[in-house]
Amino acid sequence: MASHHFTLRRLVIAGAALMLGCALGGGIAFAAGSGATSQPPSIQLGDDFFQPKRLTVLVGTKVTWTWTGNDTHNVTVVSGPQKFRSVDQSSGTYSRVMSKPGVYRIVCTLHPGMNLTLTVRKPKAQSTPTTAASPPSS
Ligand SMILES: [Cu+2]
Repeated sequence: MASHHFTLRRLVIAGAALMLGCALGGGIAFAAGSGATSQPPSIQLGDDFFQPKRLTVLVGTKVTWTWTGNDTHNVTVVSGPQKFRSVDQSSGTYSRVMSKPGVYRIVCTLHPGMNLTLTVRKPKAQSTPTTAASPPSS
């Protein structure tokens, strides 16, 4: 009798873990493919372009830039609530916690036209940090 209960419990736990895994996997896939504001805060520096060129994140988000091209690039804020810049580098990453809301115009000073608009916004009062699609704005 005891073993019956034990088996049932294990099944419930296994089922819950499976559901959690599906939910996480689906969430990540959705966020990566959507143009919504819940994108993962990651930006690539290719050869003479930022990818994506526009990104919106919530205040307090840590954004990571990753050098994926072969040339030397940098991340430099030319206008925005806070100025910062990375060193010139051709590989590796640069991370920054975005603590002030606003619009950051970011360039690579080595390549004119290589630019990025990073918007940092405050969370909405009632919103929850899910990957659900936002309602259409009219
Ligand atoms: Cu560059």
